[in-house]
Amino acid sequence: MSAFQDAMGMGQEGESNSPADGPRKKGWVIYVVAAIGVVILLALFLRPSANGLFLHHPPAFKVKVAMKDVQVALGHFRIEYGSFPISGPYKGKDVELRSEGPLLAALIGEDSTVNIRMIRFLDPSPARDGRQSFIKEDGQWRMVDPWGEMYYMALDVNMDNRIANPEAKPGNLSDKIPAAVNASVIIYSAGPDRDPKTWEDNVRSWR
Ligand SMILES: [Ca+2]
Ligand SMILES: [Ca+2]
Repeated sequence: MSAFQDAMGMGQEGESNSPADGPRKKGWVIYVVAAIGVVILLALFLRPSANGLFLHHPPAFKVKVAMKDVQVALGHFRIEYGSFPISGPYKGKDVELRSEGPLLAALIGEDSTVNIRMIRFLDPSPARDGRQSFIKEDGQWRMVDPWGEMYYMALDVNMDNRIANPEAKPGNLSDKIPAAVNASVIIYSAGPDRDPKTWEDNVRSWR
């Protein structure tokens, strides 16, 4: 019997579980272990779940998604009730506010003052990156960006589908920075520097 036959378990025809089966079984075990390893590596790299994909997106992407969620929630609220979830006299002017307080409670469905049917338009579960973007302290909700700051918002309360562009100043108007944004809701984050006046790193919902 040659060494090759020996290694392949040949030459022991008719006998099972002979000592020569060892190398052949060992070969199969190595093959199976290698195949499992490849599957695990592929699973780690591809991350098919939405959660896995979301983890690898930069903070600005997460901010865009969070702002879109609020815009959609406010849109649904306005369809349901015919107005935004704010109370008080507006005198026909658009309203600027932060992502906190009664507006959030109304969107989350915990304040029946303006959301009389207590519908949940916004889900305050922990953010998909594992960090809490909704915080409840002393009974008041706050929604914060990845840098811990609340968002800035403006609502088209006077219903002309135009909101003054918070980035616009005398002398800096251009195609990219119009005097007004055509939208019913605009939201922005102050960005990593946490300063709303520095627009280089601010994240806007409108562009
Ligand atoms: Ca307006
Ligand atoms: Ca900034």
